[in-house]
Amino acid sequence: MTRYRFAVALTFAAAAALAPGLPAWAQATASHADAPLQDAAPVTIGAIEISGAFTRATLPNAPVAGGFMTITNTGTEDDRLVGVETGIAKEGQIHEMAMEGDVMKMRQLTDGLLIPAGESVSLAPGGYHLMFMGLNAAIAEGDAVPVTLIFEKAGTITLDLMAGGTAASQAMGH
Ligand SMILES: [Cu+2]
Repeated sequence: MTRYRFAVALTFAAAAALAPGLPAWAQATASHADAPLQDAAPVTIGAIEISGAFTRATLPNAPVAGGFMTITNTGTEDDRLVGVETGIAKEGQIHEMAMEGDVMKMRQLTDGLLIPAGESVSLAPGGYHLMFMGLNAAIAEGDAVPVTLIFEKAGTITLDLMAGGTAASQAMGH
């Protein structure tokens, strides 16, 4: 039984790192891990502005990590985030969290994520997020993780996601 319980504990820890919408009992060390880190400067491509981009430190051998940010479309035409590429993982995906019955589940947005004209879309723990599948290495707090985002109209932009603690809920400024 000991081995089984250990595996369960690890699973919860990994889930908490990815889905802060989980209840408090699943996010044991939340407030601790929220150490301030440098806020990534906003970046712009065409009408798209990206701010507050961050990721989270992972446990050793974690299979996946998440990416979070606010994407603003300052233009008059809708755009769409259609792809994400990163060297830290085998594959980048765009995900949403949604209730299935009474269970919160992740789902890949295979058609991308609409960024409506004149609006901001928040990629945040518990909601839309980038998902890095098949990590090549663990992410440490303070790392800058380069990620390339592909927008249907605005084009392609590479930016750094600043790594917060394993339970970071936002990019911390100043
Ligand atoms: Cu996901």
